Amino acid sequence: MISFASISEKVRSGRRIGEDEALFLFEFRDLLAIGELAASVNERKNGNRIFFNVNRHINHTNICVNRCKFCAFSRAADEPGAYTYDVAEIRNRALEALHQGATEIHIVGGLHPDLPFEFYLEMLRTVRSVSPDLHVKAFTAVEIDYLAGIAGLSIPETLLKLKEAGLGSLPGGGAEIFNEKIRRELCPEKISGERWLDIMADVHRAGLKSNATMLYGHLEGLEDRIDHMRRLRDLQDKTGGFQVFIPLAFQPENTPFKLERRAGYGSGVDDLKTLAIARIYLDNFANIKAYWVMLGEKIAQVALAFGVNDLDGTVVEERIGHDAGADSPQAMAREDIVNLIRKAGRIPVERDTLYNALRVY
Ligand code: V47
Ligand code: SF4
Repeated sequence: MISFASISEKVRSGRRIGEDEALFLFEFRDLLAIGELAASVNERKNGNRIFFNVNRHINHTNICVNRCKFCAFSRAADEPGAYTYDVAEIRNRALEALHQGATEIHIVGGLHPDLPFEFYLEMLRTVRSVSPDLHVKAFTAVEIDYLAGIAGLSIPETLLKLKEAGLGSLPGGGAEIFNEKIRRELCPEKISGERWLDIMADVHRAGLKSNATMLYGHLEGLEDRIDHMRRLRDLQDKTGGFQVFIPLAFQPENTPFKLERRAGYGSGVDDLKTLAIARIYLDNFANIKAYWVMLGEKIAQVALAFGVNDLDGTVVEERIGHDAGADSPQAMAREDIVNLIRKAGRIPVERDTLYNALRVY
């Protein structure tokens, strides 16, 4: 018989929980008990320190051939609001970021029908030429698959070329939800969950670290969230290449799902439970990130008591969540993040992209 006490005993003695136990936690009503258990796991791993970084997002284009239904960011090439930055605009943004103390440039964008592979290599070289100290975290597994197609290369060959041009690591986007049926409804044109995982295995084999996300709060059931985390945990057992897990709270504005919100979904309780259960279930992930852009600053701050040890970064120019109605600010200053962590009674630690501590505040 599964009970909270049996799960708690297992987790506190450092043992792994199963999918049925994760589901039990999702259905268990005592949010604070789940949070306390997740916090105890986090404290064992990371103590009282909370990571953040100083970074800047660059979304080089919103023109995308995939047109996922949940995505309010993408446009067709001839639609109003469609844009593509040239390399000079990317350079300016990287320069600005450098002057603001950034250590990371996070680049993701739409699957553009016409840009050549050389554009992506040039973009990487350009950012690196601004400063070799800027780490470029770029391209989801979905983009890697698309770029390999454009270049006519295998995934390992594509990764090698991108790495030579300055790619430092990969963000975790494009994972969405792995369940095939839901995925077909959400984003029929996107690569499958299996393909996403296979590409990430290649990424890790190429010696690159990556992140992993899960888009939740749309059409999926709780079982689908657990299935998603199970597949990530299995791959992590094999490669150890994931640095952090980031649940992304779905923002429904300007999407067809706006009116279909399920009871309880999109609530603060759901966000905190999802983060806490991720911390408990994903015992082979060192870091769990509360992405304040999608959660809002207040839930992200409270999440620090629910097993979270990473708040992402300063971001500066966010489009994907804000085009879909996120009501968080566009950017947070370093001092604001430091304050937010301090006011939660924790120790702010600025990190680099690869989770090396740079400065303790
Ligand atoms: O893959 C798209 C998601 C992702 C919506 O790795 C949406 O450090 C919510 O992956 N509501 C891109 N989410 C962003 C991403 C990310 C962000 C911050 C840090 C990192 C990291 C990765 O955004 C997409 C998709 O899953 N997304 N539309 C939406 N309406
Ligand atoms: Fe394109 Fe990514 Fe938006 Fe899907 S989520 S439409 S792949 S930009």
